Amino acid sequence: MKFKLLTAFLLISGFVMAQSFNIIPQPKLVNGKEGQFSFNNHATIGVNDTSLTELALYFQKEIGKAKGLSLAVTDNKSKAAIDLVLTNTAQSTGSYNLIISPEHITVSSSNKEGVFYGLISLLQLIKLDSIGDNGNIYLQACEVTDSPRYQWRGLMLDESRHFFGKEKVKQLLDWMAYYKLNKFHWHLTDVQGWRIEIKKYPKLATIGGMGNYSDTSAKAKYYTQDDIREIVAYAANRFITVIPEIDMPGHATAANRAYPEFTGGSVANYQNFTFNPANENTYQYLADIIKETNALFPAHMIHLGGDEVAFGIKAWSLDTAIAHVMVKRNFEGVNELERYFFKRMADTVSSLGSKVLAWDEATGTDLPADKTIIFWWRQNLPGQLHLALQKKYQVVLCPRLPLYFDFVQDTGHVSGPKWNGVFNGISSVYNFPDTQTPPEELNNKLIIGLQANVWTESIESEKRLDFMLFPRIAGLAEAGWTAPELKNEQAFNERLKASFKNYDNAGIYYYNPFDPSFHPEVVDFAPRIKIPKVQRYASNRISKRSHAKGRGRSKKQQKVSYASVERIHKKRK
Ligand code: TNX
Repeated sequence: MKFKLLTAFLLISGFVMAQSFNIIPQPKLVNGKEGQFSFNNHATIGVNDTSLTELALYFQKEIGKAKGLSLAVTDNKSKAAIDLVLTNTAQSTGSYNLIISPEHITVSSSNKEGVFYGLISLLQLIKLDSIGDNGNIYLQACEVTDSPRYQWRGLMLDESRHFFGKEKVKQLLDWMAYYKLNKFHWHLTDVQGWRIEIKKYPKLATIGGMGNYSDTSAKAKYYTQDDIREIVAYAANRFITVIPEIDMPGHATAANRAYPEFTGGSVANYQNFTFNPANENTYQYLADIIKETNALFPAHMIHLGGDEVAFGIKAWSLDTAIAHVMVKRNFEGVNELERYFFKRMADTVSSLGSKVLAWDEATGTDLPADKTIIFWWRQNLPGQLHLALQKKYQVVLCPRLPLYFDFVQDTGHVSGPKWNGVFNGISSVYNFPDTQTPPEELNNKLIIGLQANVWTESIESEKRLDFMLFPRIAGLAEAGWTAPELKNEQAFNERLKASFKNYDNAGIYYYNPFDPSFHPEVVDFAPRIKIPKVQRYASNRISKRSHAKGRGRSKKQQKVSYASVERIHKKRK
């Protein structure tokens, strides 16, 4: 008996000592208190408002998965061990209080997001505890007061280059929720594949969906509209907003494969890279696509891309019809036409009551500041960020360095891009944006948050996707949530190391920066030796084949040179 008591005592005290309030991202305030709260299968979860029942059920399920407990959800508040409380005192979105006392746990906030995040913090504490001999879980008493630094804590997944599918996306959304990330930017269209069903233009999915970065003849893979609704609802349950990206006028190769009548033409290495700005029907076609897309995403935000049009825009100068439009509208150069195109499509999005999101190229287009969010990605062009802020756009920071998760994350890794030898280790992710953004910009309220982008040219397998995401996603979470004065990399690393257990339990193949050989790099393709950018972004065997079959521009059309625009201009004068 004595022995048993002693073991129980040692178990509990050992547990208390090991307890370090391991929550990622680090909350604003965590105060340790005397005593522990213990609970087992008989504990119940109560809600003070029926709108919280769904959250209680989510928590119940997660505890079940993590610890095999099946806690009952009850509306009999007074008897519940864990109370979820919606309060009347206004708090900012996502803020919460979590109180663990020896008698009781309370998670409260004035908004549902806040209660959800309080539950996530509690779940993290529970996950790292082991169950005692008596089947009890012990939590050290504490008080947590928390609120996020940024309202936009995003992750982008490119499913055009490689398609991962519903189950993987759901798993990703689970982890996003676990790290309090709240915006899922879904890159659904690009050169290699169109991944969203559009009822009015079915070939976008069935033909445009064929192929991927590593196999241009792979069978069509895409999300049906039902799939999309399912994912959007799944994300909403986790307080994650889903934003689709329909990239235009560039990166349109897959769409042009399906409907070649809307292609903006080809130049060497950039087959059918853009939509055709001279064809009035193109605008209607894209407006139809936008309309169907908009109806699927309740967030009313559409990312229109707008990046790297320069790669394919040269083809516009080779087309007489395009040249005529330029003259008619008195455009000096193709860039003006690009801006015209983008503005027109942005207006279409606005007319549907939705916000336009775009890569930083769009900073040069005069889009209305209150209806536009700019994604600053070109870290080598800080002027773009500066200009965007000057023009009063809200900005999401997602610079290639350090927030592109397709980039290599350690010196020893061989697959994935670097920028002049610089790679994106978790430390640089963690320390962003504080160490590399000028203070006047850092403190600008127009910066609404951060986002990491997972481009997938070099990522085909789920295993490699995990390897590229974990644990950088944890660094991203803390960079997006935790107040700068509370960030402490060493303390973060300790919490991170301890939390690897959760990755192990979930079967995640993560990179361990503290022990690089723990999980060797997963390489889906043989490392590419200096492949020119043009080939990486735009080459596509399918489009080349269809081009050869005569579906592309004719030789004669291609001969119309840059000079044609000037010639027509001159004639007019
Ligand atoms: C640039 S970011 C791109 C993507 C590529 C990525 C590779 C952006 C707006 N365009 O198309 O996949 O680099 O790192």
